[in-house]
Amino acid sequence: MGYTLAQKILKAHLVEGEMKVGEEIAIRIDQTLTQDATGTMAYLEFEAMGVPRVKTEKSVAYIDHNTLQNGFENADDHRFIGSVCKKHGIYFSRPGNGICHQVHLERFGIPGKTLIGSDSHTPTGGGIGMIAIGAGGMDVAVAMGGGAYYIKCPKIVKVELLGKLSPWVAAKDVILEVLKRMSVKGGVGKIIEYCGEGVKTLSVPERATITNMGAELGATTSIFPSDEVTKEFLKAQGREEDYTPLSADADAVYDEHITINLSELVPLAACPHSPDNVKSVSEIGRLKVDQVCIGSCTNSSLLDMLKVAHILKGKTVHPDVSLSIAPGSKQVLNMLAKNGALSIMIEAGARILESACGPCIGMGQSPNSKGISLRTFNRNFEGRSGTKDGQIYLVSPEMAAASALSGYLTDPRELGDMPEFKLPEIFDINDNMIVEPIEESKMDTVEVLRGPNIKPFPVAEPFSDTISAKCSLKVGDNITTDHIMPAGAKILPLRSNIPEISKHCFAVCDEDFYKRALEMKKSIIVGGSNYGQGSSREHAALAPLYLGVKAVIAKSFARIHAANLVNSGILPMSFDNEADYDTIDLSDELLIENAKSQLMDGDVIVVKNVTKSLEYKMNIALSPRQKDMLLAGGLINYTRECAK
Ligand code: MIC
Ligand code: SF4
Repeated sequence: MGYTLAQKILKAHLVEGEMKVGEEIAIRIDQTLTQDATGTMAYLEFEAMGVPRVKTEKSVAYIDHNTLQNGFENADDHRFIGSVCKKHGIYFSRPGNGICHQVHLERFGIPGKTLIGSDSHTPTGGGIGMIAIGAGGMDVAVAMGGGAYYIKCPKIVKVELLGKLSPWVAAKDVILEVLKRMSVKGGVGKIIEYCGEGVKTLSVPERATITNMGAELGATTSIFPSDEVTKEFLKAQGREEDYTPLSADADAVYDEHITINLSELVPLAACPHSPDNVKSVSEIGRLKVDQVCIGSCTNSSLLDMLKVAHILKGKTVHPDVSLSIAPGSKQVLNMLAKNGALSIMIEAGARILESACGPCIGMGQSPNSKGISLRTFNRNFEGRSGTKDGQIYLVSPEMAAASALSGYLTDPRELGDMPEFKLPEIFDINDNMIVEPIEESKMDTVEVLRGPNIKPFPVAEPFSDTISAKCSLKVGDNITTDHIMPAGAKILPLRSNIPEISKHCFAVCDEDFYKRALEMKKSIIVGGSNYGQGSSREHAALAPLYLGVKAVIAKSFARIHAANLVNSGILPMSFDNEADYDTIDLSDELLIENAKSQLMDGDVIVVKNVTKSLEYKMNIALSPRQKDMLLAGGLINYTRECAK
């Protein structure tokens, strides 16, 4: 029996466990990446481990999220991360160099290697044939220290691509179609592996758009084969030596199979407020647009930007529309500047933003009240844009540009003939904004520069044998980490300061949560299905930890958030009988007796609802390692204990 591509790479990196679906496996990590909004915590955690120099083949720190410096906090964080990089042998991508996933694909990604990143869109690297996985900062810190990364051995879904995309139909439409079919929780516990004759018709940046948004499926990661197209891309990046051909065996066995005929796809949009609420332009109907934003790690490659420039050429942005464009990297922006495409965009009236996440994470460009905003991004969760009632539609760059001109949601096929857009034979290569590690002998003398906003991270207490706590919050299905720990220009600068950022925890769901949780001292949160979907931010676990949350009971959990809860010493449990969800109310007194033995002895925990005189069976899908971690009080305590 042959192997799928994902299985081959996982097997080659396996250090513990058996490759059986659902079993915990540990893999060796070749590369790590961090970004600034999760990076400060990850590096504080790395420092706490006391490892002098990173042990990976390559670790890179990017500054791309918190780039609006409307106070000292973000600049202090950048300086802190830069100095940590110097001290510990990490590459430092300076602010202005671009979005982590775009730059990593261009300059560092290598087919067949493993990468974990403290950002949920790390699977962008799957576009170049890597196993690239989003993780919490603590997991990335452990990997930098040479530790393995633990995941549940995933199912492998084969997505067979047939045919070729029609003119003006984009890679974005492929992943929106997958989202429409599988939903935002359809990928949990799975790797999405693309294959079939259609693969060779897609360039590496197009493949990366598809793997990037696999994060919205909840998937562990997504991957494309490494083939002649990959080779050409790496050659154009001056990195041909990094190429290895990689594909699945002909007799590989998959757990699920989906077929997509690229020739039959039409331009699509994900409607408010979920990436899987996908419709065609005709289904949506005539929609007047207030704002268009082009960029983000999903759609900011040179190829995307060249298409946009072609559409905007000689035209003017509609008077009722604000168009902003953020090219994904310095390489892209500089090439646009040199070949005249940037001038075309400026001429048309586009507002050019720096190469960073920007509006995607609410760092500026929030739309007007009730504003309709078309964005080439990957997430349209309620409030994420910074405008609570903003209506965000996720679309391709082609649809975005066409609509910016017409003022209405426009099917780009109305643009008529499409020229052939080709990647350059050679990209503009200049890594002068990436600071390389210094000589090991000089690292000792480097001083780490900390600002006053950088506060120590909270560490859980060891697990107690009786957990008696009230329900401090009850929420519904598909709660995102943007609900739990909102982002945006005002809150993101507090990412290095858990006591301060905790004041905003769950504020979008319930403004009183912070106060109530503090008053209760110890509490339990109750959620619906797919709890914690979206970002990898461990702040969505660290803030509840700081506020005394001991456990979360949900119908089901998103992968990264569940791992972050355990890493933070918070017990995730799922209802054995989902109907029990309806019987728990805010402030109900919940009790777990003999918690330690219940945790260690099986996969079920009995929770008593003292207020209602009811008893529930809760499932705990935890590996023995995770149970030990909870007993110790989270990953940091556990790592310290193991080191003794
Ligand atoms: C996101 O797109 O939600 C983010 C911001 O990139 C997050 C990371 C973070 O919260 O800092 C992610 O995707 O993991
Ligand atoms: Fe940045 Fe947005 Fe990508 Fe997150 S999804 S890494 S905020 S561009």
